[in-house]
Amino acid sequence: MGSKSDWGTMESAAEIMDILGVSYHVEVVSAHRTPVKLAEFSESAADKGFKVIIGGAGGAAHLPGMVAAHTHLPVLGVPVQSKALNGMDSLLSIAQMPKGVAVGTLAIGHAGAFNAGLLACQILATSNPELAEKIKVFRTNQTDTVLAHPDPREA
Ligand code: RP5
Repeated sequence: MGSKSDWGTMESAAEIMDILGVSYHVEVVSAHRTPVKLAEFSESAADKGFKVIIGGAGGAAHLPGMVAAHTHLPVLGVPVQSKALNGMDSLLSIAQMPKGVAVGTLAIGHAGAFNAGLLACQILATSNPELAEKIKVFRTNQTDTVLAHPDPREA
């Protein structure tokens, strides 16, 4: 993520990875404050064993695109809700990648961060049947919870 201030949003990605028992690395790597570190981190990520990168950013939301420019690993982008434009600027900046370098863009804010973690796990699960089973259980539990509580007035 681009700043410590993004953690309040990005911890939702960690939440689902904790639930599914997937290990991850968390680090502030800023596109505009530490651009050399961003290039080095992204270029070395595959050799270090990373499989998927989640990039969360608000004000300088070119971060996931810059990471993707430096690695062949799948990069998922989370638009953090910026103060000035409520994250619309982040969303458009992350989503509108020119052809040839891909960033998978999630929703603005907590839901996007959570789903980025979930999608990263789903990518990993394509070659990990045990993880695939955990994801199926998570989804089934979610469905069952909704079906068991259809009354919106219920606490
Ligand atoms: C971006 O600018 C970060 O991703 C963050 O969302 C935003 C504001 O950063 P801080 O000024 O709070 O460090 O770099």
